[in-house]
Amino acid sequence: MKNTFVKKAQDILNENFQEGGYTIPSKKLYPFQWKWDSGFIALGYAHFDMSKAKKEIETLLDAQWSNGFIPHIVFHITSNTYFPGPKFHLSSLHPDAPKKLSSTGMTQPPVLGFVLERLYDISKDKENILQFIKLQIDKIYANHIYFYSQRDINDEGLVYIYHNWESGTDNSPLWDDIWKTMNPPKYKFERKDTTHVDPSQRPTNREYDHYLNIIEIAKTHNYNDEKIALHSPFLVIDPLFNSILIRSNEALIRLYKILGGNKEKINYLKKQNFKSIDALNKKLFRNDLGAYVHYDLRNEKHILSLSSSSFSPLFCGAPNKKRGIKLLNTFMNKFGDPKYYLCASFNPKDKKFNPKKYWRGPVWINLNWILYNGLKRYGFNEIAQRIKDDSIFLIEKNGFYEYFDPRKKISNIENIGYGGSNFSWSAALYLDFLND
Ligand code: 9WN
Repeated sequence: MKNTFVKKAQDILNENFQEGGYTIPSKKLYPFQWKWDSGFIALGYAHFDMSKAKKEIETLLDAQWSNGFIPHIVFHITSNTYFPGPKFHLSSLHPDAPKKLSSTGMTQPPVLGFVLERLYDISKDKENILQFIKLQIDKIYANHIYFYSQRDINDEGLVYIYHNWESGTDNSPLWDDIWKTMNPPKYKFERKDTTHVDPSQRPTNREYDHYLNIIEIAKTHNYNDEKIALHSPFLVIDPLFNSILIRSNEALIRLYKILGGNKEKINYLKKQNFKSIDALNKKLFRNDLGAYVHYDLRNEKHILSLSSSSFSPLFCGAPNKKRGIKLLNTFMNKFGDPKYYLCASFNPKDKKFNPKKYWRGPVWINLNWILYNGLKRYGFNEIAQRIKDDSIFLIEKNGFYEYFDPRKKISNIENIGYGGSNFSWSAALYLDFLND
């Protein structure tokens, strides 16, 4: 039986693989290359086709800007099934964007460091994979330097995101109060996502007005980071984004050590991680909530809601053992009710929890993968196993969907897979879970 699903997962990845050497997240709904998707996708390929895993990373890095920035979408081709496309984003406004490839002017969580490390661990031919790593690693290092030099405006070791699409957790209720500080015009545009997916599972048009407005502001400043930091109405320190960066720093340190030499880079990354972990613990942990939260840098306040991102610092080892236990207790208390599959993307006890809508409650397999690895790192194996079992169960029962309803009670009655179908990272991480 398992083999049927493994084959299906491999088929999905192969079918979503494009001539240009990259993999789309889902047909029609997401017809381009996405940054953090590509990282997770590479982990899936690594289990059955290492050359495609490498290709995925190479193609993404082809779109890197000369200042080290890596964009969140690379528009290798044109497509009329997605909005907003290259003509809206206009990455060419930034002087460092490559002339040959258009992209967005925003980024996504920096997964490539830990992805490279996992490719190394999975590969049976260490010499060969090290050659590949040697060719790519400095580009990822340059990306981390970009973050710390351009996105850490207080020089505190924590980097900001300027758009909800940079978080990857795009339509989370976390951003609702920020939308209230804005009053964007009602733009005229044609949504494409809602022609592929039930609109009740996607953001509203008004929410899109906010998304587009932030991009318009960034475009007025030609995507200049300093100006964005001054003018963007959305400026947030995200625990998930920063934990991923710290985890990727850690991975780069290990890989540089394996490669030999590179003392300065190793020292820089170590120093940076020390500073970042300290700042993450001091600035983002709320003792009263027993978890990490987002910090709204523009309005200078914590965003006091819990989401699956609140526990992501386990992934980078930021909490000490005592705090790790506290975090686990909060996790079990708010998200661990046995009537839900793990892990809802937003606190099921919060009135804004919506089990069907994109990032407002559903289970996402990539967040599950991050939490699973974080929990294992602390020896919280039982809960880690529950996350893994739930991920595998949800996929095998419903299909390789983009997200899943966490409510067990409706799971016997209907298909609870939502959003895009034959979704690449669900397929890729299913393979990684099975091979773990
Ligand atoms: C905008 C591709 C991406 C994911 C994001 C997810 C969704 C895009 C959209 O799809 O976002 O980037 O149009 O909704 O929220 O995490 O990378 O799979």
